[in-house]
Amino acid sequence: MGFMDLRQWLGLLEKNGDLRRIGAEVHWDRELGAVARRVLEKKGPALLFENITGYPSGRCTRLFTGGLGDRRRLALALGFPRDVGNAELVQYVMGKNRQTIAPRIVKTGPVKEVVVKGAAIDQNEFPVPRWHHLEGGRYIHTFSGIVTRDPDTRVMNVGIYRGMIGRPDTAPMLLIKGGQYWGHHFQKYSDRGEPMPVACVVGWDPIMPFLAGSPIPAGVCEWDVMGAYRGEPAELVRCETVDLEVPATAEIVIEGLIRDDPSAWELEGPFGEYTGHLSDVPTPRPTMKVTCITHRRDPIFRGSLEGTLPGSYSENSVMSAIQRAGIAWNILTGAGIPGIRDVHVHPITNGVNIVVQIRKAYQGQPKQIAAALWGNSAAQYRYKHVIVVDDDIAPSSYEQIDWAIAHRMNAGEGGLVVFPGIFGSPIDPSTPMEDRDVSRLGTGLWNRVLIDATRSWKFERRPEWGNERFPPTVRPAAEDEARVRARWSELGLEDLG
Ligand SMILES: Cc1cc2nc3c(=O)[nH]c(=O)nc-3n(C[C@H](O)[C@H](O)[C@H](O)COP(=O)(O)O)c2cc1C
Ligand SMILES: [Mn+2]
Repeated sequence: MGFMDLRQWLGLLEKNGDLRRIGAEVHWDRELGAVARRVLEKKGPALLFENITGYPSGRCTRLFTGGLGDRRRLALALGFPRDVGNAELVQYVMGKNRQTIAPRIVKTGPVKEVVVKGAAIDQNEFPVPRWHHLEGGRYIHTFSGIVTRDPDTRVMNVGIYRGMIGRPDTAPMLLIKGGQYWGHHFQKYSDRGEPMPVACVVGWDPIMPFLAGSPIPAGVCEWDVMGAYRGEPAELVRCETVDLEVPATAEIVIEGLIRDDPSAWELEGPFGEYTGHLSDVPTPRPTMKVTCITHRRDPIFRGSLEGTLPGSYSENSVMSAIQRAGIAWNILTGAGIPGIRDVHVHPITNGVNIVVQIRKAYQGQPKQIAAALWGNSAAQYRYKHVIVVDDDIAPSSYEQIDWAIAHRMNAGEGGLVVFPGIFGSPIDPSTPMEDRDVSRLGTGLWNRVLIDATRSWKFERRPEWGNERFPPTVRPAAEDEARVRARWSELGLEDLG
């Protein structure tokens, strides 16, 4: 199931009572973000701000946020009933992530209704929020699909990467050379001594952030995977000033170039990050020079309040709970590891913590699982803590996981493994700043941890324990439970249910 564009998605949300229009005046500076935070805390609807201070008229007057800020709305976007189970969504995503339908290039589309070039370019004409009071600027790219092209293979990549308004026509961005896939592209353009063409797509089918915000394997174009989800090709148009293609029905597209020239870099950050903490300190970053903006008439700006806090899950965390579990499961299956029963990510961790439930086939299997995840580039910002449990432990239950850790993990027997100094997130607040210095280290350093909370196979099987390696639990025998159930009312306990 796919949506033509953002407006069709808004229409469906509104029909379902999942969209609230805010007609009262709200300021883009701090206030809009604070409203969005409170609505997330209340597990409230998506929001369309229609009266933003300083933007009563002009190029763009409206801002949409929160569309995927609730799992029921994510289910809706993927064509499922609102109350679909976690496992069902994860399984669907695992399948679709491996399929492709190539896009179709069309001559033109609504995104070309207005074309802005040269001195007329001013990103401040869009009602871009300063989402959080401590942020270093107005974050124009929080939910945009950032498009780049591999100069060798010509395959495009679409990712979400944060970017701030610098000057009216510049945007410093969190671009790390050799890091995420656009970072790979940037390395190649840098080696050629050429600037990297970039197109930032603001507002389209909700499938765009769902796929751009998660790692699809190298060399696979996200437009193709989005086609598979939509069940039909994405219709793309050529950009005006860069060699890239973008959706014909997008709201806004910002085109430009990024040079590997530190003298042109501008300060970026800090940003309220997905960790729920401020990212870092203002840092000179690769900076996009805008060459053209195209947009629909009366475009709707799209942004997202980033940052997960207990009780308030960002759009990223809602998406990550499904995508990061599905991607991990595909990695484990691809690595040929047997017996994976479930993979679970709680939104609060965004997939920094992940729980894998197995029907254990051999003692070294949990370590193999951790190694497979940590060896995959999808682990750049995720899978710091891997917890493996047996198949009698529900991976969605904190209580059951805690019980397994309490009584099945033995840290001195290899149940707790720290893999120090491996690649990881440069924006993890628990990592010392010197280990987050991307200019020196390329990317952040992480100390990853495996918690193996499965029952050890080193123990001998014992006849006293029903020929198992681990003692039985204290649950009564099935026949005792049946007898008690039969006598329940005779015992005067019926009212307990
Ligand atoms: C709201 C949001 C903001 C994000 N911001 C960044 C960012 O600033 N830098 C970054 O490297 N990844 C960021 N990510 C994560 C990437 O989008 C994600 O890792 C994705 O896999 C990148 O695409 P790629 O795998 O094609 O490189 C963000 C994700 C979301 C959903
Ligand atoms: Mn990618």
